[in-house]
Amino acid sequence: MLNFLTCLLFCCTLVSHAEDLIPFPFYMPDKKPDMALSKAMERAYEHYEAPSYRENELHSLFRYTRLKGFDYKQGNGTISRRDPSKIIKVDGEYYVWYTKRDTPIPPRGAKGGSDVIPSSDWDLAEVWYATSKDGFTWKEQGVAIKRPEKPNVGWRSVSTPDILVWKNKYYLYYQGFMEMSGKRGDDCPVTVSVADSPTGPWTPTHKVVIPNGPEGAWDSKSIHDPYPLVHNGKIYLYYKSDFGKSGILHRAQGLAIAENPLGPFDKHELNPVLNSGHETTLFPWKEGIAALSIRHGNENNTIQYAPDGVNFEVKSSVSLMPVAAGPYIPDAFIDTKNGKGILWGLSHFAHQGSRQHRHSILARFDCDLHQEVNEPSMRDTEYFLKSDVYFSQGLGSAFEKRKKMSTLD
Ligand code: AAL
Repeated sequence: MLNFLTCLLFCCTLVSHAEDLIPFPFYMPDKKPDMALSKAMERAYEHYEAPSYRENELHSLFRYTRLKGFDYKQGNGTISRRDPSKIIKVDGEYYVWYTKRDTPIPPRGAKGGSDVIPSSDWDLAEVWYATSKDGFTWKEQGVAIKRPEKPNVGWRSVSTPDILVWKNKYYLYYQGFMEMSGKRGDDCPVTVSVADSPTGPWTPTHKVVIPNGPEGAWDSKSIHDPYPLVHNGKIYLYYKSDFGKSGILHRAQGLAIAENPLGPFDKHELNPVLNSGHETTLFPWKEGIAALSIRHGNENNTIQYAPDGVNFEVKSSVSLMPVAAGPYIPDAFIDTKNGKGILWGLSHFAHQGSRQHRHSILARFDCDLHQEVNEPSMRDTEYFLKSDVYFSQGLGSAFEKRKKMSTLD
């Protein structure tokens, strides 16, 4: 009898709780509702630019267009273009700089490399530039930075440039290899050349401007993907480094700050400032800096924001991100306090062609990561990819043996 009464009481409590329960509303409230929320729903309101991705200005799809104007010799692998810089506009013309490899044969790895045979796609390379009126059709203009004489910084290869415009002068920062990439890892520091015009001529400083860190430091071997912006009246130069065991490398992004384009650059005490990502892509956003974190790490495929340019937080997770993106950022160098964002740029597709003909191509990406544009079709989260895209990935050698098993434990 007692048991029956306890049970009845319990059921009545449940019913009355269900009646008291305020359900989460059918229409997503713009402001955080005054009710108990799960951690996930708290986060939706407190962490992101807007609770729904449709209003989140740091969320976008990325759409790609094949460029006109670049010749790749039918993709035979002897010509490669990759790692485009940010794009700037001067006198109505867009300018981009990039790594160009034009070698007698395609890359053959560190073992097959020589004085004329490249080990990697960016070995024995030069920095070239192209111009465009519309961002879709480009005209290659020629070499901007040649490889200097040995033993100057970059004698083996100069690659992965980015541009800074500062007090009417142009500065190209780029990787300067003094050994073949792949010998130990992908080891190099960063150097800089200066010009009065985007068409050059470029004067190399022959100086290491962003040096490798001391032995044992995360950035002791490589300083990659130099990426300057102007923030707080100073040059904020972001860069990537590879560190850890070969085969299971970590990749993260650091920041070095200077008052003068030729340095000295002080590395930030909190480096690395982004725990993920490969090629570095950032842009002024509101009072701070936004970053695209791509390809590697726990936070790959995210867009992040740091009001101080240092302490980044994830603001959206996205897909099909542009690799090695160099966006057109009209306010990159004006020390804006209200960064507007980006709408397009160039990126690259690496690993083109068959194994023996590997090379990279430049492409255009478009997105809506702009405060003053709100293109609903870019706010979606989904791509409808053909099944071939998935099947072409294959099982991978480690999993191929599954095909031979009749059952899986
Ligand atoms: C990239 C960049 C750097 C690396 C290599 C060429 O995409 O991170 O430039 O050195 O790969």
